[in-house]
Amino acid sequence: MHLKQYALALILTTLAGGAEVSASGSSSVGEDKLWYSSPAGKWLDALPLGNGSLGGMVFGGPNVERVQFNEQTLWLGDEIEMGSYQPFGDLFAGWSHSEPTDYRRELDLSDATHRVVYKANGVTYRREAFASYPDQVLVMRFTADKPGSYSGVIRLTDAHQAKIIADGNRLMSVGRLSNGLEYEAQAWILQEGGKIVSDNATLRIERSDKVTLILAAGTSFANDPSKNWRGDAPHRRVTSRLEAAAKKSFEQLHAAHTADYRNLFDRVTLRLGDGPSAKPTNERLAARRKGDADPDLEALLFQYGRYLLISSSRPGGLPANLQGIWNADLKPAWYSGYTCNINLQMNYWPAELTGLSECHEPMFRWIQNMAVVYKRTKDERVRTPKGRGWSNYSTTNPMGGTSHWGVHRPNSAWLVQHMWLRYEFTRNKEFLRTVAYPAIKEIVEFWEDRLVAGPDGKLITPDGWSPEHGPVKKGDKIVLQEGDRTPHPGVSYDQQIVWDLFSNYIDASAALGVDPGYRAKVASMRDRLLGPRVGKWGQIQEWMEDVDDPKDRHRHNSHLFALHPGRQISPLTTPEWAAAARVSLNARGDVSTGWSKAWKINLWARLYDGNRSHKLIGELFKVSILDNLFDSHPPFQMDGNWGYTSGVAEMLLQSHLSEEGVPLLHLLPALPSAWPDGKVVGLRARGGFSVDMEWKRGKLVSSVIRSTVGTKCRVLHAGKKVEFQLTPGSQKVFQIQE
Ligand code: FUC
Repeated sequence: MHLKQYALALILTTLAGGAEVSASGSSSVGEDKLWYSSPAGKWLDALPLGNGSLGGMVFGGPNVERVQFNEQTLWLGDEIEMGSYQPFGDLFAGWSHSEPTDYRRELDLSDATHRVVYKANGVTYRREAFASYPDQVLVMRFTADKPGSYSGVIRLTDAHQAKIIADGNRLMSVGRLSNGLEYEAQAWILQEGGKIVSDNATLRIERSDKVTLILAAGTSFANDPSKNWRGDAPHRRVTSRLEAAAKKSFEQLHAAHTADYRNLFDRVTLRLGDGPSAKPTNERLAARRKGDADPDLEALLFQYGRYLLISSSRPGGLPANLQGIWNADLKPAWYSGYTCNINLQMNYWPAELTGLSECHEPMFRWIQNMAVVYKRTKDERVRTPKGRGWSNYSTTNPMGGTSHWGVHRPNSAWLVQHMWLRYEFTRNKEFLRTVAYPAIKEIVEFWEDRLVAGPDGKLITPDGWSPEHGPVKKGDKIVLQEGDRTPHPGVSYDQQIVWDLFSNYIDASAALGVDPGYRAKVASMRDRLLGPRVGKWGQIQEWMEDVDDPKDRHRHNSHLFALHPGRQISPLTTPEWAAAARVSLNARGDVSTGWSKAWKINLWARLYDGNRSHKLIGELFKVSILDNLFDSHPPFQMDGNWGYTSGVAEMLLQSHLSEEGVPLLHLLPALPSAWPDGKVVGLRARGGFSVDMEWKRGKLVSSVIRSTVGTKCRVLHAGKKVEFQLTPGSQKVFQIQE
């Protein structure tokens, strides 16, 4: 890959630590709103609210508001059996007024608030809703510009037919799933003016000026295998949350919610076009599907991914599942679970890159829990005879229960890669020492005990398979077969993930200055691993044998893990393998499932081919982004939203390569011609950096690089490299002159 050269005079100015420029931009940059001129007709038109555990899909119906809600621990199944993620219930508010005009509903990503406005019988009605992390409730307020305008009925329903109880101005649903999990939801209704009457498990509102609904929900789930996943009944917790929130004003609740949310969301802003659009989001999407340019919509989808991660993954909760936290189905696709051969990992690709490291924590806690669960099982499919380390099944629930469909033994190595990423981006030594290092080391031991000698003495994994299509031996031939899981030695997916694991371990032990002897042993094992191989038609081989079919369009890109999210293949460090990866990607093609295309945006970005990444963005919009901007496999799957956000970040900034331990920050490595002008603020880079960049006519014009921990840094742009040392809190400002 010939890196374009042009004269580049970097004028560097170093500002003292105190001159920190605010890393957060203004959220009105591109007016981050999804908006529509009609209410949601179906669930996949509704808009999501979430606080990391309580989620709601808001329909915005003027005469009947429906909020279908979830609480992320409401799972069937247990530590052995998969079960499935369950819907909780619905909150309905039915009003009696005439047909609306001037209707608009919107989700404002700048304050994570859903709003509806419309006119009816000469009155202007407004509605605001949000899900608060600090107060752990979902709040919706109804107001009007004429007193006494609200008369109607508030209803709570339960997806599992639990009895609904009306008690004063409170509606409650209390139930128990077939696996013994207890659950409870309570809706508190506050009205100003008029009156409220309890009426056969509903609440009737008569001529009120304002109505506020506050919803809390919980279960007896404990995110702790030592407690066998069970804690207290939810009643006390749900009641105290609700009553505490009811004592606050709507303004106080909203202010606390907004402050908490903006502390995360405002860390990164992105502008790709010339600003807000006058068209509703669904109309913009229809035009984009036809191929019309809309860089602001592409920036909006980037920020939507960050919004969805903040809304579905917060410290103390469970990781975002296949649908984030939103699910209306009693039998959701793939259980709405954690599939660990791409999907769960993709959910978290944007976490460190886009300043949402806190949202990564539920995944780390889950990995630690899985280590406990899988180390106490006798299942030799996920253990070794020596009993060191563990791996897990391909599809699991929050407790480690599985569909038993298949085991991907490198999965746990891929999962702990995320712990290493948290350290790389934050340089948090305490996290590395207490959480990441022990978790990574025991998986290294798992593979030290499992690797076997392969051809020419190379170390290979003995019994893998390449997600999710074989190969199988038919006679003396090897053929590819969807879903085949016949154990097979030396599969590229296995080899590349183990190489990554060993590399992360080596860097982690060096960063901590521990276990030099074992580090040397692991380095020697890594060097003996069977590495990526270039096959007969110039491709990266998916298996040890050169059996790849050039017409194979499988959705998984498992044999390109080393290009992304791994770091073994790169045009800069291994140009031959990178060229072969390009051949493989071209052969796989651009048409596939939503998450597969999202992965390819990242893969092409790692090959520095921004226009090809942007072509994949077009393919994603064409068939895999729904009117509410959810990703579709099909069916709806949220991993593609997060793979997309990660892909856009990788097109703008990469930092996975380092030289003698110094991170290499590659600015605008894959800028497409479709984004000639733009500005990004606050993207994160390995080494504890945050980076702003502005470009015009496709060329970088300025950049600010801030160091949180004060380290050396190398910056690469357009083939030119500069190195400098920063002190904690200081920054470098680049003005680029051609
Ligand atoms: C893997 C993928 C499927 C789907 C499922 C949730 O099995 O191969 O396409 O995304 O996970």
